[in-house]
Amino acid sequence: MPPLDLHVAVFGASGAGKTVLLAAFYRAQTQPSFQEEYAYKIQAVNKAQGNQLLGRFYRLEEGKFPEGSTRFDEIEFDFFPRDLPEAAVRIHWYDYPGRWWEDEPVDAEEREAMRQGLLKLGMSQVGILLADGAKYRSEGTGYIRWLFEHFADECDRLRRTSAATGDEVSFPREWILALSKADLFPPDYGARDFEREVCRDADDQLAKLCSVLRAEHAFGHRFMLLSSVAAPADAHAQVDPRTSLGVRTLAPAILVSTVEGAVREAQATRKEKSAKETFFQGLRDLVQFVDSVDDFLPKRYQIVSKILRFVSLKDFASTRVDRLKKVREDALRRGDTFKAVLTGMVAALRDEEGLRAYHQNQ
Ligand SMILES: Nc1nc2c(ncn2[C@@H]2O[C@H](COP(=O)(O)OP(=O)(O)OP(=O)(O)O)[C@@H](O)[C@H]2O)c(=O)[nH]1
Ligand SMILES: [Mg+2]
Repeated sequence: MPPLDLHVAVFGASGAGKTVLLAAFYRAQTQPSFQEEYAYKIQAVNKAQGNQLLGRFYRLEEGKFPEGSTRFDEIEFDFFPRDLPEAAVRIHWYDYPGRWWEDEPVDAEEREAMRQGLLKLGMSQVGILLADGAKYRSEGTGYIRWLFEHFADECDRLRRTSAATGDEVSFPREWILALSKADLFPPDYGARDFEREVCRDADDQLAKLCSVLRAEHAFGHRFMLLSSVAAPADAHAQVDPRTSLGVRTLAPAILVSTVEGAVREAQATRKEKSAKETFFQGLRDLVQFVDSVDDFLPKRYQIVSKILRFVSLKDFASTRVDRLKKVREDALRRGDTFKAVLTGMVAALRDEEGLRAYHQNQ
């Protein structure tokens, strides 16, 4: 069976940390110790790109950060269960110059690259809006308000200019709001604290952005902290890219978000749904109707029916990491690729790092 395709778009201004995150994401999940603990590993589909990412990471280890990006890159990663030869999930990741959200293109060639790139970002299933942790740290609430307002304006503009050239732009249906450079915050600061501050201080701007994205139910509910490299306490010391936060939680969060989106959509299409129906009741119904899921979900979300065929409801709902790990090990023994990777990912959201780095408020 071919791997499940998942397209992920990171939205973030220049300097927010997109390129460094990509290198850290790749490096962390190719380590043998990662494979031991999480029971899956990733590989770049294009080996040359994989080497470029590693090269970038090794330079980070020497304290050399990348230059600002100048072009649109698509990188594909396959997720393999430990010791099994077949990939279960393929994530398509985009990297591009963040200044595309701020500046006019320099020439016609860049204008075209920008047009195509931004359309691809919009077509992704999951969007991650990256708030720059360094800016939030120094500017406080005003930065978050600015970010939401600016991003809403840019999305609005993109929609209008695209309509003028006959392209229909869409935006991801599921969203995660992530704070980069989380190493600049105290060690007990978690995604839950970030969520509280955002909802307390920027609720009006958040509501406006949700309506521009037409994502009232899907934006502003999932929060993450990410740190790709730890900032040294002493300004002259080297940065340490071996300590990271949330880069291992990201793929699981992306995967679970797509399932949640499908449940919501399925609930919305059922008229008899009671107002109090929980996510898990919705999920249970969806599992029963998994064969008809493909009929009502748009094509790019059909990954969901495949996921639901492989993860049991009990595993999805289980809060016990030890139980999930046991299910995963059994699946590995049987050679059940999908089940092994998917339950491994669900478990990663509930371990210590997952609980600090990821929070969902509704
Ligand atoms: N403390 C800390 N700093 C980081 C982290 N990630 C990135 N940085 C800093 O932020 C700078 C910009 O990171 P990039 O990943 O190049 O930013 P980008 O979003 O790709 O920027 P463009 O390519 O211009 O769009 C880096 O050079 C680092 O100085 C992190 O996890 N922690
Ligand atoms: Mg970059």
